[in-house]
Amino acid sequence: MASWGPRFLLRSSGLFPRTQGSRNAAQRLLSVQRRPFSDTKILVEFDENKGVAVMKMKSPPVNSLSLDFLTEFVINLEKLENDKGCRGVILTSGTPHIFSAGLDIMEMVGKSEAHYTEFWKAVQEMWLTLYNSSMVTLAAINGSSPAGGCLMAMSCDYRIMADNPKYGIGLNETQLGIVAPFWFKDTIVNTVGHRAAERSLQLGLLYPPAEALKVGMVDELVPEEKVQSRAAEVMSQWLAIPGHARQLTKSSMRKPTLDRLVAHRDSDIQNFVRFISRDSIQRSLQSYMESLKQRRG
Ligand code: CO8
Repeated sequence: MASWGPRFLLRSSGLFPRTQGSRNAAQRLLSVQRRPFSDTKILVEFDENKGVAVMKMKSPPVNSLSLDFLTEFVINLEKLENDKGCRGVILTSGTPHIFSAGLDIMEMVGKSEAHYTEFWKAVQEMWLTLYNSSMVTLAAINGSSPAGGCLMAMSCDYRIMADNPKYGIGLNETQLGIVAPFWFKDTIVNTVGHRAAERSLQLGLLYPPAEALKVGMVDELVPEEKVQSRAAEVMSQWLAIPGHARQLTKSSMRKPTLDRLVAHRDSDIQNFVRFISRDSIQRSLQSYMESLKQRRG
């Protein structure tokens, strides 16, 4: 079993078409994000015999997707992608009861336009890298997974969720007074279909596991203590399929969705910065953060 931190050499795998120019995702991110990591937010355990890595998000209290987190995530995923011995990744959480609370709201409140730009590029990069991965990607959802957390899970090939009615999963953006970008929408449509996605998005629904299964947002539920072992089992089933055929199939299914963001990256960033900078949106996000605190009492 090998494990590593976030620093290593990067090179493009060439397995999947890269999404932009000759520089890979991590290099592009590092060119805008050079701050040192204060600590490791994602633990990677790579079982070389099985060719499977477990990426365990460990950024308490809620694994929120901050700029540092996203940068580390992309770098780690790129490293696995570039390692020909790694054929599958299980994405899970090492933070009790939370898969991921989604985007770090504090990155979107009271910051400069330059910061919002840098942050949104990192969010895009996370999704492009994960959705475009040639590896088998499996989400072992062992906690709540709202908004960006749900996006991450939906970007994997298969989702196993802990059958705990306290957990919720969904794109709840409208409940924060914000609007899920088109590629969040594309991802949920690709997962649950148009009608369920529309209802889900308009109402900002967070589904308990049983409803998430019914609507197709997750593929199976298992008792909480079985999430990791079941993920390992499912991974070996997927890895039994001839890799090249599976990768080409995945690529052909996902390419149009990926291409849409790649073609509109800059305007998507501009839209985000314009939208998030509005006073009304800033107030909505601030009062949402307040409501989280009050709910706790
Ligand atoms: N970002 C930043 N901080 C957060 C977030 C977050 N997403 N979620 C929780 N926190 C903070 C809380 O404020 C709290 O901080 P503090 O201790 O300083 O008061 C701490 O984390 C712990 O939170 P809780 O006490 O609420 O923890 P619980 O275990 O009770 O609940 C939950 C965990 C269920 C995850 C709960 O915190 C929650 O519901 N969080 C909000 C999740 C959410 O709504 N996320 C949406 C983020 S937006 C997004 O991902 C997509 C945006 C797309 C942008 C489109 C714009 C155009």
